[in-house]
Amino acid sequence: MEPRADIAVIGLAVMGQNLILNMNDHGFTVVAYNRTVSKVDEFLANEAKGTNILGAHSLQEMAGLLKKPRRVMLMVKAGQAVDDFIEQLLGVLEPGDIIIDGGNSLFEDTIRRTQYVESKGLFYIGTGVSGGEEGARRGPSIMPGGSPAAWPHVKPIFQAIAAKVTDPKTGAQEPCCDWVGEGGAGHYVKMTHNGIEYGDMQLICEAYHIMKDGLGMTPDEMHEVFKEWNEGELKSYLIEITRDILAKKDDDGTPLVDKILDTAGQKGTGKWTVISSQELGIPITLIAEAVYSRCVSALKDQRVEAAKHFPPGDPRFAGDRQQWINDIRKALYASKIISYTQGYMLMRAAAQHYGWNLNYGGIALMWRGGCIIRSVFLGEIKKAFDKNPSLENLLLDPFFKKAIKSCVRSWRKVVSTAVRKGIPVPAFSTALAFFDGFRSERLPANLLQAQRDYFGAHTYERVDRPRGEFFHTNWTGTGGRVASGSYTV
Ligand code: 2AM
Repeated sequence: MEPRADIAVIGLAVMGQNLILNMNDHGFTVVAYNRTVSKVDEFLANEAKGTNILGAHSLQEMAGLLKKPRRVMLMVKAGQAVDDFIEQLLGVLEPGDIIIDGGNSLFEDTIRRTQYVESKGLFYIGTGVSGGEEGARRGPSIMPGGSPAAWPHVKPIFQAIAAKVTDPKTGAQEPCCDWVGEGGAGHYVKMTHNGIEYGDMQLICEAYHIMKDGLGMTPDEMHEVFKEWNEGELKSYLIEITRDILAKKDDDGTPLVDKILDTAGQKGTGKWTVISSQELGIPITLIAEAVYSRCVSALKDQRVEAAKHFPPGDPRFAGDRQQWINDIRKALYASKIISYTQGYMLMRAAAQHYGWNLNYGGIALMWRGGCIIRSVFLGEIKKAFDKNPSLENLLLDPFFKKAIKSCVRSWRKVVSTAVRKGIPVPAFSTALAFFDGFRSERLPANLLQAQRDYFGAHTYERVDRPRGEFFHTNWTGTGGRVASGSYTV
């Protein structure tokens, strides 16, 4: 067997097959392998017919076909399957070879696997691949992290197959793929992408809900609104598909969207984002509300019962419809700025905690095309980080600062009216609450610290003394004078 293949891909579900076909289109020779080996032959006889794609019927055969250092990419179910394959691959590969996991793995698993594979003298890459089946075939967003030494060997393949966006300044085609960072950084950024995706979808759903119930609009009318929105600052894949979904008719000619049961599913990456935010102490309130909103939607039977006990009032918004549509667009835009601000705060905290040197502008570029949250908005984030690579907080960038200021009146109007009319807007309103909290020089946490010191002697700092000096008060005159030793932030 002559080693002539550039890369192997293990896992012939649709994502794996499409990535292989994409690599083949770009002139790379790929070996395909799958646990159920019959799928290799099926693939070669059908989708891969007439291409340069090779098949292997064992991992040994696969390894023999690969040029060195060998590059083997796993596109298998996240979890045990990845660990099992790593174990088997360690038996057929050699030091210097590279194992890549392109599945939706939890970043903590990727941290562990990177260390493990490196301890055997091989290299490891855990990479986010976003864009669904179509993205995998035509150009996904790819977010690789892991062993830095492996990146130069993988870069030409990944950047060739990734989505491309045009740099507005130079006109050059930039790949939506760059090195993210060490260990689990790639999968962390992909997880955050998915969390932000949850947020974006929820925001669009809240805008739809207000237009539907508050303004009494039909799907066709809302289709027109989303069409218009997709020509402005909200232009994005998710607005575009929403536009098309609203125009879609069922077989009987009525809007299909009205026939779809209102209970949302989830696979877990939004939840992981929220769990990580809790561990790092970062308020990604909007993504959290988006995850919980799916949970509320799933309680369909209970909601149907509760609706009988608490029937809705008249949800109609008074006033000019076109004006409201403008206000809703601004509420959506401002909330979206908050969501991305929170997402970037989370990545910044994770980078510090896990020791990753994240390139924030590069991440915006990777998300700019190919993936589900792709949008012109991410181009603005990229610009903000290009202008100021050490930008601490997106809200403080002049462009976003001005944008929020121009939206804030409409945002308050939409949230307060929705609240009065009983239309739930958890993401719009939590975004506004975060904004108001974040821009408050003084919050009521002074009282909270007093309460903690009262019942638990947790101590407090004073406004008239330097930070880091802790005080305890004997609030009742009967407690001890000793502060709690277990004080933690
Ligand atoms: P299969 O075709 O043999 O089921 C998506 O499910 C991909 O992950 C498929 O290629 C599938 O292989 C593979 N896969 C799922 N669970 C696996 C496991 N425990 N071990 C190996 N491959 C697995």
